[in-house]
Amino acid sequence: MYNFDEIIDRTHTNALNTDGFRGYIFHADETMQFPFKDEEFIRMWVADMEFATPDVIIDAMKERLDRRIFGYTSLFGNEYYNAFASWCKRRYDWTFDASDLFSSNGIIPALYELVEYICKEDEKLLFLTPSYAYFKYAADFNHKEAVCCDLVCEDGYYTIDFDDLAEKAADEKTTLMIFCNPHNPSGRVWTEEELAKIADIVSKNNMWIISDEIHCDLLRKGLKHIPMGKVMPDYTRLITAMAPSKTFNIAGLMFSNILIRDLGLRAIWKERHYGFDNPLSIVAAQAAYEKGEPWLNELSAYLDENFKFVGEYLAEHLPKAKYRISEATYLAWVDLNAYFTPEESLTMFFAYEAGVLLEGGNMFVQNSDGFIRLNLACPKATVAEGLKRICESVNSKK
Ligand code: LCS
Repeated sequence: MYNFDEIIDRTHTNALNTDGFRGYIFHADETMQFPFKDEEFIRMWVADMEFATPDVIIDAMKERLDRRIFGYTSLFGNEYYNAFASWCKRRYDWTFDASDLFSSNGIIPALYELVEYICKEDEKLLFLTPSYAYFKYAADFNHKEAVCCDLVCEDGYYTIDFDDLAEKAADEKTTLMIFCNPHNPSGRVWTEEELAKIADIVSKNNMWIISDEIHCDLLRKGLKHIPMGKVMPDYTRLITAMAPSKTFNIAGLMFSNILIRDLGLRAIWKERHYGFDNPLSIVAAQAAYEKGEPWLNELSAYLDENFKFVGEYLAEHLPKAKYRISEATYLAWVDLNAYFTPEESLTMFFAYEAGVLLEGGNMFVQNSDGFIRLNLACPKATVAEGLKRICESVNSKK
């Protein structure tokens, strides 16, 4: 039994979550003032958790600390591959070769690089919106045009407009799709049929596809993740990104798995990628995959309860909010269009009026006006207080 109810102090740890919200959410500096002290906010924004990383991971890092030397480090030998590959086999019935596996100090840095390596001068990259904004930043950073395909939302359930996607993919300048599987922020776990249709569109156009599967370990009970690698077993232009960072709350350790099949791209990666890793991060990731599953199973049950609670609370206190339990992620996606106009800044409103830090609206590129995203990876008491404040502030809105 793990204690997910524990409130853990994160102050003075250089945490983005506690200390970096002014810059990230409001593009402001420390002079930005709120009617709340920083420590009074309920923080439901950036996607890391308020839960302690499992002991098995911390112990592995302690053991590594005892080795006392922290020189340049990279993935040598097969120990890490064996741990991660058996995780994928066990949980997703998916296998891949050791030669596919590369590491990166985060998925986003890898995305930035891969766009550079894959897309030529005037080529474009495609993704589904609403979207995690860094997909667009990866395009912007590389001076590439981002082509957005809006998801369709009916009763809070998101689906892909395959006609629109096929049309956009048919543009010969659109050479790369960044695909979020499962999807942040809608929380969709794509079905086998949906994945097959994406695969069909991508392969017909001979496009590259990066399947960002960072959220794949965090599914609601009874649901199953299907890696794109299983749907496209022989497609060499598929790159898969997975990581223990979201799953085990070790995003700050900056270690992720990048699976590259194409030999040409592999050669570029080997030549240009700065290929060192933090020695503590490697042992942490390995311990997570080898020993972290019991913790993850309990975490998942706890998250399921938080999602259920939010649904019940909203139904009672904010009946015009549209909400459906996310199939994956620990992020709730709530439609508040009944209460706000598209011009209103939801992040500002909730920070000033409710003392809640959350993400929403145009933070997700497009097709997200009037929505808020709530991070539910926090103790029940925190979720309850956050929801209470959110509902009270909306209900007393003029
Ligand atoms: N890919 C997706 C789809 C994500 O949601 C995130 C983090 C990352 C990649 C980050 O990968 P990293 O570079 O850390 O390995 N998502 C966040 C979010 O939605 N809010 O804060 C972080």
